[in-house]
Amino acid sequence: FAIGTGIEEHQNYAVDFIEAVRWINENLPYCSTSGGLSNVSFAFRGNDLVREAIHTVFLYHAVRAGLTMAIVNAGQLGIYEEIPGPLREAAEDLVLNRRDDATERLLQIAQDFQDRDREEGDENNGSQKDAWRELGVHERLSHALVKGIDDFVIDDTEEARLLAEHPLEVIEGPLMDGMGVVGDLFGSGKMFLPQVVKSARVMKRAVGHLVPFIEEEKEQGRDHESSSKGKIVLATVKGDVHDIGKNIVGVVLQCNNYEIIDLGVMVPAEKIIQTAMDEKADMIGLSGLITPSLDEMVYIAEEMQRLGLQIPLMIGGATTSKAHTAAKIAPAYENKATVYVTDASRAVGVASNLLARESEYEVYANNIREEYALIRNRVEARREKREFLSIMDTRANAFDFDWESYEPPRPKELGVFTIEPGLDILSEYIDWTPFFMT
Ligand code: B12
Repeated sequence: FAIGTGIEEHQNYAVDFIEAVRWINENLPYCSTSGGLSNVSFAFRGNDLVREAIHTVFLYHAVRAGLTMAIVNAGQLGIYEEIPGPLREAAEDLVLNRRDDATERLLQIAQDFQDRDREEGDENNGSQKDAWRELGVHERLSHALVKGIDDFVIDDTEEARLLAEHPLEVIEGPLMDGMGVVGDLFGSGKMFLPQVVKSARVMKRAVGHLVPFIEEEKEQGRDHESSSKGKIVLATVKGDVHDIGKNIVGVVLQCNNYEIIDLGVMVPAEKIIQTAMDEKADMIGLSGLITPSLDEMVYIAEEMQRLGLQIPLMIGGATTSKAHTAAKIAPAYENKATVYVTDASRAVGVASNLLARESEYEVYANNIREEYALIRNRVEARREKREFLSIMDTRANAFDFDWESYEPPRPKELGVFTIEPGLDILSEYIDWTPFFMT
């Protein structure tokens, strides 16, 4: 399993592996052991220097503990003694879980090595180091998120807040954009997990700075009604640790007088549903950012249906979508409306529609149902076109052509020609789906 993921429970995985090998070796003398090396450094995808150092150190200790065989990419393995001292020590701190800050130190030392190599040909490097401070405030926030630098984030967030009309705009504008860049870099293997953990920390600091202003703004605008507009159970679904977005949604809803029961992250379906039933909640809000969460949400919807819940369901988080909600989640739970919400500010409007008086709710819910039925039809129509054959049928269907006896027909005319067909002819060849979707 991967170490250095930023998640505390993962920190001891390499030690556990090495100790398990040692135990097997001592207690089960006829048993051999094997392990795949690349898994352990998976969090550092894209940083070959660090991965190589981790593999080398890990293998060194595992072999000494009695490991029989390792599955190794030879191109990603160095020689223990040849790893430069500070890098080896930092890799060992991480693999052997000797320090809490081992991930950060290893990254820093690896960065220093890489920088030193680069600096040999670049004399101006030092003066460019802080050049990003000269950028506009939105670019600075994005830079701070991507690089995981939190030194100036409060000042920059404050500057952005003063420029914005509402504090939430800073979250849903520059901060979300910055996290989008982080996500893209991470998705394409150019950033790796411990760096994303740092980005997440910077994001949390920025959001933490803004929350009191969001609360204050709502406090001023509020008509000080004491009764809550409704009780909402919020949770990030089982298997998913992302909570930044869910927390923002919770704050924004709370500021709008909804009572929030936040169950945290990795919450099993049973706990979400049971809490909603025990607390007589008016609605459930689910957050999910990784693909498996989509199936988990469908499961929760099925369970809500099976157990006869009669409260609306809100779905949110990057990776969830209107199409998936319409095609998979909403059909699983028909008792009340299931609605996909793109961001925290829209959550308030949706919640108020979902918890409105019965007649208003019905109008809103019917509109959603009709819209989702259309989306479902489109998704299904697309799926019908994509029916796959079994591998046996595909092979049996292989292209078989007698090239020997084939004589290609001669074109009517040879050369390069310009043809100018009318729109009536062209329109048949245009895929209109995106036009209808917008
Ligand atoms: C930060 C981050 C992390 C942090 C999370 C820290 C934390 N405490 O949350 C850490 C480093 C821990 C992490 C871990 C992982 N991550 Co990550 N992560 C991200 C990243 C870069 C940003 C997420 C974020 O916070 N965005 C900012 C918030 C404000 O946006 P948001 O969550 O979408 O919320 C807004 C709306 O969606 C909405 N909303 C959200 N929830 C809800 C709920 C309701 C009810 C409503 C109404 C609205 C709503 O309102 C919010 C505000 O407007 C995303 C990339 C991205 N662009 O999303 C990847 C990303 C989500 N992660 C990804 C992956 C793969 C992982 C890992 C599996 C990596 C790994 N190999 O281990 C692990 C997951 C572990 C797990 N079991 O969950 C992938 C998911 C791909 C996929 N489709 O499965 C992404 C998309 C990156 C990528 N491009 O590859 N990650």
